[in-house]
Amino acid sequence: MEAKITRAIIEEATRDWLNFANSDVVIVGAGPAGLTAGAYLAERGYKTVLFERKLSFGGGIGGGGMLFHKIALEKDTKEILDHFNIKTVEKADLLLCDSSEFVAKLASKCIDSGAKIIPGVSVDDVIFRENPLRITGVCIQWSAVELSGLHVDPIFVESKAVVDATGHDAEVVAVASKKVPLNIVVPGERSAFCEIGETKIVEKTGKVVEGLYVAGMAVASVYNLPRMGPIFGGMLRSGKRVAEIIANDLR
Ligand code: 48F
Repeated sequence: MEAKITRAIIEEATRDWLNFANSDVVIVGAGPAGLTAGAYLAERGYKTVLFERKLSFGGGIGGGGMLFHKIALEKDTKEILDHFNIKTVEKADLLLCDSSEFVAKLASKCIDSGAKIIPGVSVDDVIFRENPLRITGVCIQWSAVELSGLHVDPIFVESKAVVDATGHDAEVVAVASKKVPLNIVVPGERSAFCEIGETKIVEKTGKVVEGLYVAGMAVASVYNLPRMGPIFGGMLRSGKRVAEIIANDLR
């Protein structure tokens, strides 16, 4: 029986890995921006895999606002919230919802649409090609190996598009800016300014260089835009927008 369990797990996991070793889209980070992008891309039929460093998904959602289990959204995100079947109440011209429902329903739609979320895997570098310069995939490592400090070489996943949805540190664009001749620096985000932060993040969401895209709070870090705290409409709109841009580019 024990060997049967082992074989079944390894065979099924390997089947998935063999399938997404060549993906249409790799999304790095399963926070609100990554999950939203994953759902909209997989719905369009793109082979989409999300690598998430932690064993849980949702990124900054779970903690709500300073551990109060509610998050706020602007009313103009109602259409996206309805798409994910997320319930809200209206308050002070905002929409409020439970952080647990928000995480669960974003992830559930993403998975049901056909995207694979792989937990416990970190992206530590990109693959690139020159003439023309482009990003063609990512280097991945078990997060446990990363945490242990063991010297273990990563493996690779090729993709037509890589999305940096890693949040405040824009880890993928940051590493690419140092190791690929992109001619960009990642300045980091500014202090909070909710009214303009969300709009600017959505505006700047998109392609950084051929093959590499940025969404969510990583956009603030790449373009030195203000942070917002526990208001998440911009993350949904940014995730949806990056999916639309990639779908257009891959067509
Ligand atoms: O941080 P996170 O939630 O990013 P987001 O989707 O949303 C930001 C909001 O949560 C909030 C906010 C809204 O106003 O300010 O902070 O832009 O999710 C990012 C996810 O990426 C994972 C990380 O564990 C988190 O779950 N992650 C970060 N770096 C890596 C990574 C990496 N190198 N490899 C894999 N996963």
